[in-house]
Amino acid sequence: MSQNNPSRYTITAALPYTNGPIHIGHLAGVYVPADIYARYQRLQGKDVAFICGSDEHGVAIPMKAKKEGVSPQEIIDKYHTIIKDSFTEFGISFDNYSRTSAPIHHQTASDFFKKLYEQGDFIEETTEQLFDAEANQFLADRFVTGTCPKCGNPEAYGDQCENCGSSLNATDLINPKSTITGAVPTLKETKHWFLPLDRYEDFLKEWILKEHKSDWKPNVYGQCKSWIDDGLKPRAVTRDLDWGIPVPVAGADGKVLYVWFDAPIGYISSTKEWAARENKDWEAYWKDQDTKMLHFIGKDNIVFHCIIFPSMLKAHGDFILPENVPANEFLNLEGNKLSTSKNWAVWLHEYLQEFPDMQDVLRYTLTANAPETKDNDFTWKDFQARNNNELVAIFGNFINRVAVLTHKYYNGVVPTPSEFTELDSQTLKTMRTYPQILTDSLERYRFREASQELMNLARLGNKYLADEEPWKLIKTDEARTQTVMYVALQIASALAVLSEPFLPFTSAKLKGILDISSSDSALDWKDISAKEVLLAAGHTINKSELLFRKIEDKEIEAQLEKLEATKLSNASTNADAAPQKETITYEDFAKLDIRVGTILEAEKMPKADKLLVLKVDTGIDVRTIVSGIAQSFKPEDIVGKKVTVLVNLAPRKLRGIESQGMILMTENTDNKLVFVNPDEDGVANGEGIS
Ligand code: B3M
Ligand code: ZN
Repeated sequence: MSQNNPSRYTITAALPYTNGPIHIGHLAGVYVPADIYARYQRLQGKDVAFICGSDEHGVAIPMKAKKEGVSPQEIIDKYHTIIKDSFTEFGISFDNYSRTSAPIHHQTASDFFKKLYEQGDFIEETTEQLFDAEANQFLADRFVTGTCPKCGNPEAYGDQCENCGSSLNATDLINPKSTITGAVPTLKETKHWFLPLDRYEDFLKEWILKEHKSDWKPNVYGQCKSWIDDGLKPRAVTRDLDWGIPVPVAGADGKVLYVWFDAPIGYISSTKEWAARENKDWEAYWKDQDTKMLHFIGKDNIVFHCIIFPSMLKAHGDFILPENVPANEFLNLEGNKLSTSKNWAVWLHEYLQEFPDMQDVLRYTLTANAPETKDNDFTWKDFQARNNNELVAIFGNFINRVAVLTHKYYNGVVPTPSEFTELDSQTLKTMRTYPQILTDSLERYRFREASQELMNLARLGNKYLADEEPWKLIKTDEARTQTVMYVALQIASALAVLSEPFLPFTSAKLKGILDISSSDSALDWKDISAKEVLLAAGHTINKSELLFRKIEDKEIEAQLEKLEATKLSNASTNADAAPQKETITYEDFAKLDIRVGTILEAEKMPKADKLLVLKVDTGIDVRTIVSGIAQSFKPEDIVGKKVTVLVNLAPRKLRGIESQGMILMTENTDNKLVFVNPDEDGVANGEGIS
C-alpha cells in the first residue's frame, strides 16, 4: 500500500556520525538520492521538510577523541562544521541541518524516553555484560569486536555486523575482544532498560510484511522479513558511558541513552528546530496522516529505521510511520571497500580542491552508478567517461550550440518559428513526455534510471540539431533555421528545469543563460508538459558559458596515483593491529628458545574441534606438540611444512597428551591462521631465531 499524492513530505537523511569527514560513499548512498527526491517534490509544488543533522553521540565519538588526544566536544565541533560545509557545497538542500548535541534534541529525546518509561514500555533488567577490566569500561557497540554468529565475519561490532547487516547484542559475539585494550572481556552485572521488540512483532508483521511487501525495495523488505522471521528480542536502549544523553530516570547514574535510541529522534528535534525558525507547525510533519515520511539511509541502518525506530514511534503512539525506507547498498572505490580508517575514500572536501566547481559531475556520476540494488564500484575512469562522453559531449554540447547559435544568428533573441514539420512536432511531443518519465522513475526511487532519462532528453536535443544542421541551413533557408532554433531552445528550457534535482548548479547556470530565473519567466515541473511555449519568441537570452569541461587523462592518473600511495602506506601500517605490548629487555627475549622445525606427522585430536596433535622435528629431537589450529588446516596439508617452534615452553597436558612446545602462528588479511614460516632455502631444523 502506498499513499497517493500526499501534499506534505517529511524526508530524512541518515544523521552522519561526527567522527570524520564524509566521502563519496555517503553522498552516493544517502544524500544525493535524498536531495534529488526532495528537490523533485519541491518542484512539484509539494510542502517538503528535508531534515538532517549530525549524530554526535555513541561510542565512535569518544573513541575518535581518544585517538586524536582531544575532548569529544572538540571532535564533534570540528567534524560537524566540516560535514555541514560539504553538504552545502554539494548542494544538498536540507531545510534544516541540526545536531544531536543541541539542547532541543536532548530535551526531545529525554521526553521520548520518559514517556515510554512511564507507559511501562521498557523492561528494566540487570544482566551480565561484557566488561574490559583493564579499561574499567563496559564493552558494547564499537568498543568490542568479534565473530558474527550469523555470517562468521570476524570483525563484527557489538551492535551490528557490517558484513551481513545483522543487528547484534555484544554478548552474541563469538570470541569478543575489546577495541580499547585488545583484552578478552569478562562478564559483569549492570542494569539497563530494554525495549521488548518481541511485543511489536505482530504490528511489524502487519505493517511491513503485509502493507509494504510490494512497494519497499527488495533488499530492504528482505532484511526486515528475515529479522522478523528470526524472532525479535528485547534490546537495550541504555548504555554505561559518560558521553551521550543521561538516562532521565532515577537510579541511572553513569548511564546514557543508546545512540540508536536518541539518533532517530534527532529527525524529530531537527524538524522542531526548523519549524520554530520558519514559523511552521512541526507536528504536521510527524503526526498528520496526510504527510508522507521517507527515510533515506544506507543498508547498514535498515534494522534501526525499519524495526527499532518504528517500534519506538508505535510505542509512543502519536506518530506516523515511514511510508518507505529506500536504503541503498554500498559503494566501493576502485574495487575495494570504502574505509575511513584505511583512508580508502574520495573525501568531499579534497575532491572540491582538485575539481573546483565540479560538484554536479560527482553528483551525476554517483547517481548514474548508484548502488541501488547491489554494491557498486566507483572508478575514476568511469567518472571521466561519464563526464566527457555524457555531460560534455551530449548535455553541454547541445546547450553550447543552442546558446552560441542564438547569439550568432539572432543576437540572443529567441526567433519566431514558422510552420512545424512532422519532426519538430514529434520532438516537442517527446520532450513533453519527460516530466512523466522522470516522475515514474523517481517515485519508485530509481535514481540511476532517472538520471539516464534526463540524459536521453539532452540526447533528443543533440540529435535534433545534428539532424537539422542549422549551421548549414542558415545559408539556404532562414525561416526554417528560425524554427529549428526555436524548437532547440524549448528543449534547452525543459532541460534547465528537469535537470534541477540532479544537477542543481548546472540547472542554475542554464537558467541564467536562458534568463528564465526571474519569476515571470520561471517554469516548474508541470509546465514542461503543460505549456505550449516554454521560451517565447522575442525573449532575449544571456551570453553563453560552458556548463562542463573535459577531464584530461592526467587528472585521472593523478587520482589513481594518490590511491596507489594510500595502498602502499596501508601495506606498511595495519589499522587492525593490536596495540604494542609493554617493553621488554633483550634478556627477556633471550629466554625464549625459538627454532626452525618441520612437521613430520599431524592428526586430529579425538573429540576436539580445534586441536591437532603434531610430531615435529626440532633439529634437537622429535617431539609432540598439540596445536589449536584444526579449524584452519587439514592434517594432510601440513605434513612436511617448515614452522617456527618455541621449544622451551613449559610442557602442558591437553586432553591427556603432553604438548612440548608451541608452533608460532599469525593471521593473514582474511583472518585465517598461517604459520610464521622460515621459508628461505637452506635453513636447517634446529636453527635458532634471534
Ligand atoms: N549515525 C550513520 C551511520 O551508521 C548513523 C545514522 C543515524 S540515523 C538516525 O554511519
Ligand atoms: Zn554477519
